[in-house]
Amino acid sequence: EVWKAGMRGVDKDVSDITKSFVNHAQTSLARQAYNLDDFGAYEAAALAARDDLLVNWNETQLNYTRKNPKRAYYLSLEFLMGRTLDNALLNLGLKGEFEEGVKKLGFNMEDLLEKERDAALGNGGLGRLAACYLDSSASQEIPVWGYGLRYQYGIFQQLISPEGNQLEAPDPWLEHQNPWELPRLDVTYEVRFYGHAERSSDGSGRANWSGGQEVMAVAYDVMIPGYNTKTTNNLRLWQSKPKRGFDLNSFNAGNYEAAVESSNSAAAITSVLYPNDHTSTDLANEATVGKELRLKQQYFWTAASLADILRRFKNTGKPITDFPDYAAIQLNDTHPTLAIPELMRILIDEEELSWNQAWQIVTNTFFYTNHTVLPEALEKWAVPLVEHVLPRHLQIIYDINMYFLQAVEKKFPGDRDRLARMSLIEEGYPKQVRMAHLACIGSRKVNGVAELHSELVRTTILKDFVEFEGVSKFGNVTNGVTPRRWLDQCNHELSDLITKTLKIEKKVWLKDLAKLEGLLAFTEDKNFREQWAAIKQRNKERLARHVQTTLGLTVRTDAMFDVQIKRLHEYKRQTLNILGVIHRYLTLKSMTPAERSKCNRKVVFFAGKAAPAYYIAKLTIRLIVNVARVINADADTKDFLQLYFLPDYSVSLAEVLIPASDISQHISTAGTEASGTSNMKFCLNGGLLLGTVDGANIEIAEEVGENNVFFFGHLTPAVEDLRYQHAYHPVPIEQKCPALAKVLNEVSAGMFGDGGVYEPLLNTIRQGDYYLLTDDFDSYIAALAMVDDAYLDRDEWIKKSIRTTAKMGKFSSDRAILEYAESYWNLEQTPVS
Ligand code: DL6
Repeated sequence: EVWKAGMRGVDKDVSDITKSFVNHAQTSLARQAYNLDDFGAYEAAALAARDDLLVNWNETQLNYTRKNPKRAYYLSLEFLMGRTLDNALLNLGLKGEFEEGVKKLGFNMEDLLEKERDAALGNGGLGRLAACYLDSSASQEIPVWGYGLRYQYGIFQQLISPEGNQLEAPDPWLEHQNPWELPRLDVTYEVRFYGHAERSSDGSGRANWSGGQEVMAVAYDVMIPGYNTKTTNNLRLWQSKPKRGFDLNSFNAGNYEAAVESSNSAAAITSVLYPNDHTSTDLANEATVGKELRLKQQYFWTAASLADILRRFKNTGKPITDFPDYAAIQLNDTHPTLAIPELMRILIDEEELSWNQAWQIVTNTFFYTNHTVLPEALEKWAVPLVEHVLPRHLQIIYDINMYFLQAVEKKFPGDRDRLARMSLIEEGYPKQVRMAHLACIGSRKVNGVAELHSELVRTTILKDFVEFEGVSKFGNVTNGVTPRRWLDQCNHELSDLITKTLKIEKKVWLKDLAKLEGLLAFTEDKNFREQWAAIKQRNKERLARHVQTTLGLTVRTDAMFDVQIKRLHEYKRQTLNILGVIHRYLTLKSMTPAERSKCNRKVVFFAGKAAPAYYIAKLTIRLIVNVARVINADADTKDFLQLYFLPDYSVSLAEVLIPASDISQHISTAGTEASGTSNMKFCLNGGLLLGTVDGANIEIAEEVGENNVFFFGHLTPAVEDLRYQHAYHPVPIEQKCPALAKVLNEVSAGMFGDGGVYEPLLNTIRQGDYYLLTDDFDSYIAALAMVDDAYLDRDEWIKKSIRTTAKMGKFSSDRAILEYAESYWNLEQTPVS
């Protein structure tokens, strides 16, 4: 009874919330309650919400312990969570109560929400997908835990110099206390690096790995609430710390530097997120120390996560051979692939299983998702580096390879080329471990992230493996996005209009997105269309206010908003977009005022970060910034064309940009973008799509109908031939694409400042043109013209916008996570009873 009396539930009424808020301000924050600024008030509100999350989190974990269902563990080196408070309140169902509560205390909720710093532990799509999947797992009551790293510094802050250069500054996101995490200082594991691995002479295949450096992994738990359910899952992030504080012997001998050296090297492991997207090329430029640190990050995280998963499993008292019946481990790209040899090591060296027993368990436990087929992005680790850092794992990788190649040889006798292609080890100086091959053969199933991409995985990078293991192992799960953050939170007015129109209580459509189809019945309703259009207009005004307050620039809102936001990369072709903008500018300049007055007004937005060492990507940013400087100041054209590069792209900035877009661009060279997920977010918010026939664009078009999207460009099967022609039968640009040649010449001639600066960028198009800009430019310009024409018929445009949102049901991350749960992990929904 005493226990019961002390228990708290989830705060339901406004007075509970204000009490909790004031209590946290006074005690947890030690602030004078009458003298709080907005940041203090944000912290107090966050702590009050956190108490409620904790109640549900505890119940969820207890429920799992009692029922002991099979669980999935999502291993991702990146979780791009963004802000938490708004999402927590939405999912708890306490948004209205908190709004009212803070208002009574003299604050405005919107101002408090703005005070939260993004948790930006990711580079882009892969990390944001992981965050959406956690939200959906909790919302769909599926027992999934995330495992990642608690970086001290997230993705760098992007600054733009007056010349237009990207500058990078650290992102010290933990400089204030983080209310959303629970330090679990009692949950720690030791992780070893370097040392010696001695094989036993008893023929058992075991080895003894000793010596080297031992580092502690400490757990920090982040609560992941589901929408409209008690289920609150966990994201466990590891931080490294030295096993011993410092070396007392060196300290006593007066060598203070040596005394703290090893402790610094331990702490360095989780200090910073690597800012490279599509990593290998960037890593190839990385100094050896940088590569070693990244390898240590990967092992540190997988070793700690596996130890934790195994400890939880062992608490159930089941025999180790049952492990795959209770745990599915999802490898988010190849970054966690070391978990495969690590589990083999534990099972063989510590659990003393035979090789075959261990391999059986491993290959029934892991699942691998591929997120790119770009050859330069496929992870490889130099054999000497692996041998140095993880000597026992290299032995195991060689053993896996030996047994594997024996089996291949048996199936395809004498096919030496095939053996060389499939080997886990790529010959060369140095030899390299091919992580995608290891992930593939060590997993029960492999999937790509959109239909086309999965087909490319099957027919290109893993073709030999399909022939060897059979096609049924290789599937597809098209990505999805959470409609809670990417519609309800970022576009609350639209969400309310949908709820009102569909007459659905409690917004259950947010968990059953196919219900959006009901909107189709309202496309012919003029009043509904006007409300729809008015919301888009207000979202544009919100974005314009944001630009005004952050950059001091005035954006006109009586124009079409055209947005491209993503990492800067040649394959994503921001260059095509900016060259298209210049083409439009030149065309407008050549018109008479009367001709211009008939043109569509347009504002183009770019945002995105470039990997710090990616020179061409940075040059593209510089070009965009300088084109903007010229265009926005040109009195002839500025009423018809404006251009903005918004610095420091983040989840929070995306939440303002996406709802304001009329059209967004997803224009990768066909076959290069695995899926894309921002395409889904734009369409969900009623923005139309201009894109190539690539990634998930294709499935979006299948859903919304090709007459509601704007496609252009060559198709995937043509790409190889075109590249061959570029290499062996090049045609001068002037001949092949005069419109593009004219644009390039203006840039070279200095229309946007020193033309010479841009030569390396322009030369990527003039020479080789690997991403096929010269092939796609004309059809791109034609597609832009079609967009303009369509936009001039505003009423029809709004209908297209409504139809687009209505058909986005497929792209909920709830659908995707349920596919993983059912067809891959074999998990059941496990609601808190
Ligand atoms: O699957 C999530 C996301 C896709 O939507 C993007 O199309 C794809 O480029 C991205 N892939 C990566 C690969 N990085 N590595 N390694 O980020 O995945």
